[in-house]
Amino acid sequence: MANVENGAENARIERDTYKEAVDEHDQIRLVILGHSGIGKSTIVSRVFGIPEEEARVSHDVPGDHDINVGIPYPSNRSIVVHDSGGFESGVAAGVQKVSQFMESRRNMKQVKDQIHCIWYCIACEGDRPTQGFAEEFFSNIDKITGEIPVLIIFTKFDKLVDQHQSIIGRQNQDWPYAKTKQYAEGEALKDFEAKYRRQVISKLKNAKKKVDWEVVGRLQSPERGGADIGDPHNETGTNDLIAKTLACLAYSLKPMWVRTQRQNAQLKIDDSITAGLKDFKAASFSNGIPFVPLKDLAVEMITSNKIFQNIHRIWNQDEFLFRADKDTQVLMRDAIFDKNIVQQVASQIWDILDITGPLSQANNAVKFMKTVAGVTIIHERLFWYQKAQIEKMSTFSVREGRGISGAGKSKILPLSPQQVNNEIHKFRTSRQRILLSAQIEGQLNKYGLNLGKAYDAAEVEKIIREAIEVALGVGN
Ligand SMILES: Nc1nc2c(ncn2[C@@H]2O[C@H](COP(=O)(O)OP(=O)(O)OP(=O)(O)O)[C@@H](O)[C@H]2O)c(=O)[nH]1
Ligand SMILES: [Mg+2]
Repeated sequence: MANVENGAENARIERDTYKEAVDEHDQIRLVILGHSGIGKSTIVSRVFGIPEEEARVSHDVPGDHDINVGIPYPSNRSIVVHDSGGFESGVAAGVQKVSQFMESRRNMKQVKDQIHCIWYCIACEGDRPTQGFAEEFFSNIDKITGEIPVLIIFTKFDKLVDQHQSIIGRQNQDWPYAKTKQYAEGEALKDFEAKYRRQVISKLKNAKKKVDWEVVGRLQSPERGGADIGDPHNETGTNDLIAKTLACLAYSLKPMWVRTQRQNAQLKIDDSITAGLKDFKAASFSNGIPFVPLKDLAVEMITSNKIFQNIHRIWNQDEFLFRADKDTQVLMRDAIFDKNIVQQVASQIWDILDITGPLSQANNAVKFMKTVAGVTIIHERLFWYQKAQIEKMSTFSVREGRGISGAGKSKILPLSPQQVNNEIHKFRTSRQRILLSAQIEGQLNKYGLNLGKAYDAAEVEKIIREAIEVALGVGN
């Protein structure tokens, strides 16, 4: 038990130190291998919140599908993808090219230039998924990839489900849809294990490295039209894919990964709390009594843009449209505390005058916790808004039958400054904000004048976490 706790404590300490490393190499460099049309760009679009046309735009770029050329995406600058495309030019040449590429990147000095992870995509289609390049790759995986983590993604699982669904449906015409669907999913999974996964496992039998896998399907199937579009219940595996990638990445890259992905909000919430607590600890440890340090430091810490900027970075919203600038921060702060300018100024003056008294300690602690929780929730709202916008952009161009250069769709912005303001305003007048405040104040009141406990980092973390949970529980 003690060991487990020690482990957790060590992990926490390491986590704190690796936070520092984030700024140094603020990009994830990912290699995606797999045949043409297998769904690589679709996954990129989904996981990194890049409109589909932008994710596929590499088709028009010279060097497209040249593994040596990293593809940057203007709408998410924290990811660089090396997309192999198929290996139509021949297996041996393909393997050599990939091996040389891995080798050259391995020798690069800076972490940001090295390959951080490899996704190998195989479609749940056809009878021989591991022929050709795949066979060579998996049989020599240790040699080709070295220490770089590899994750296998089985794409288009939905197609397998569809196949079984139509067979089962024909055989059992009196079955209700849900029953047919459930049965089909079970059959598809069996099929997948027997046909696709087993083949890969057999090729990997001599591999020393551990390779994890994930099944994804119907990430977005806009060509189907209708109800499937943007329905999160119809997508399989993307959240797990993100979690599994997070698990296999080097420790120093994990926060960067949480930041880069735009699919899993919970990971970002967790890291926002961690980032906030880091500021809390910095203030606590640099002074004997937390929140009663040099008055300037206390005021600066709580009102400073550090919390705003650190949390903003984790959510990785469209950088061009939403900067964590002073105006946005003031707007957020006013929303969180539901104060107008006059009240803001008045309370700041009050803080400065009364900074050393016990009342201001509580006041400052509450402010700190509300800031972390409030900024996190505002970002969570913007996150879902932006995600829906990007999905709309993606399906729009396909539904309208427009190609990559089609006009019209680029008029939708994922997150306009106006929309940022709107969402902040909506938060200000929401039940979420009221509950968040009430929860934090209520927790702190429990301690009465014995404030010591409320300045304990673990206690503060708990209060913030619970407040966020309560607020998210009521929805918008
Ligand atoms: N049914 C289904 N279709 C998918 C899935 N993923 C992608 N597709 C479709 O498959 C087609 C090809 O997808 P892309 O993401 O462009 O494939 P790619 O691997 O990037 O292809 P290249 O860029 O040519 O190498 C598109 O029409 C996608 O909509 C999936 O999980 N299920
Ligand atoms: Mg592609």
